[in-house]
Amino acid sequence: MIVRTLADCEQSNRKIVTETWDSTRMLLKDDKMGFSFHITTIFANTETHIHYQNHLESVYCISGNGEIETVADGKIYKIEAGTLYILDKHDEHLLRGGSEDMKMACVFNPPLNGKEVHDDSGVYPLEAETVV
Ligand code: 9YT
Repeated sequence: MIVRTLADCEQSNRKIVTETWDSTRMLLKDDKMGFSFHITTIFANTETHIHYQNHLESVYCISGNGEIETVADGKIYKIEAGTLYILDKHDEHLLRGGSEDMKMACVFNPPLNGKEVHDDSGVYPLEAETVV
């Protein structure tokens, strides 16, 4: 069995920080579970363009508020504590932080290696650097 705490992971190279979000990747490809698990903060009043063409992702909002817009149809969905969104069609989207930071629990299939950040098209590559 593997046991990790968020506090420990946040103090390690598992924590990735960008301009609009940070993410602590607590479980990664190396753990050989077939998915990865992350605790992500989406910063208030930001917008991030995301298009996971190589991954399926599901995201549960633990706290805070914001919204998600699907690019294909312009639909906007409110996000608040208790909301789960499931990108089952590799949906291209705009993720917006609201008046407060959003704390999210995220799972990815296939699992991330650890160092992924979005490219200009909002994509994560399949082969990124591994966290050691
Ligand atoms: C919700 C979302 O996709 N945020 C971007 C970061 C991502 N959760 C990650 O890499 O952990």
